[in-house]
Amino acid sequence: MPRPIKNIVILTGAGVSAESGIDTFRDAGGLWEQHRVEDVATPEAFVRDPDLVLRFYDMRREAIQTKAPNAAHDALARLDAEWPGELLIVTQNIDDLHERAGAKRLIHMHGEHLNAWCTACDTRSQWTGSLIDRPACPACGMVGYLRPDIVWFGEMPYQMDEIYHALNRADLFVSVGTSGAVYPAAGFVREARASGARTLELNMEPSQGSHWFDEARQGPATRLVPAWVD
Ligand code: BV8
Repeated sequence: MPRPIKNIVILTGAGVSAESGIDTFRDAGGLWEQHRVEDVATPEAFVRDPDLVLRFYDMRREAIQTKAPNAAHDALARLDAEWPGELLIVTQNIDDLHERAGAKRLIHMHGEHLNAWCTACDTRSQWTGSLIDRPACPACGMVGYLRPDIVWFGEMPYQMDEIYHALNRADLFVSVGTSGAVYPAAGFVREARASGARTLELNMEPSQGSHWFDEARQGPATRLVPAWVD
């Protein structure tokens, strides 16, 4: 007899924002200006060719700001507002569509497109403009030290302790719109299973980790997520 569902963890990936018009990594073929995203989203790329990396994030920041949340973001925000137990949305996405839909109990494990990180004074600040022009840090005034506050490949994702704490207490783990290609996020389903949680995958197609889920449903997030929430 499965235990009652009190605590929920929801992992989202690029697929939850796809129907808002934000390219997933797969749709873009993982390419940008003939570069593999994995080769652009790294600290080494930033050292090797900072302009290429800053252009990539300026383009993404500009694109995201023209997009709006979709029915999947709205349904998850509704669940967040109404669920009496513990609930945590962990997003791999750097867009702010979950917040703009109203979600509150949310962690951006890979950072946020509207934040910049000053490597001179180590502070983070909201930044909606371009970084390619090497603006001065709003906190320390140093010029040329701002980078996107994004977790690149090889860097430690944010708030991992909070995430594993929630996974260890979860009665239900739901993964929405992710290919299960990137760790440590791709391993969360196994953490949840080890804690006895039931696991559900909602994705356009089976992910690389579908076999770890008790149930996997295929289809667009704007159909599957409201149907599951409501
Ligand atoms: C770390 C920010 C350690 C950048 C990103 C273990 C095994 C193997 C490799 C590793 C491992 N541990 C670590 C690694 C290395 C690496 C990794 O996993 N590499 C992969 C490529 C093998 N991981 C890391 O480097 C991580 N860091 O482990 O640090 C450490 C320890 C100590 C000290 C220091 C460090 C950091 C990874 C974070 C990288 N940054 N994002 C940016 O966004 O620009 S990852 C980036 O790619 C995204 O954030 C996202 O996470 C990932 C893409 O994944 P998805 O979101 O799933 O997107 P994708 O396009 O792949 O899939 C979309 C899915 O949606 C598809 O399945 C599609 O079918 C579906 N879909 C499409 N449309 C819809 C839909 N579904 C529903 N409805 C639709 N309409």
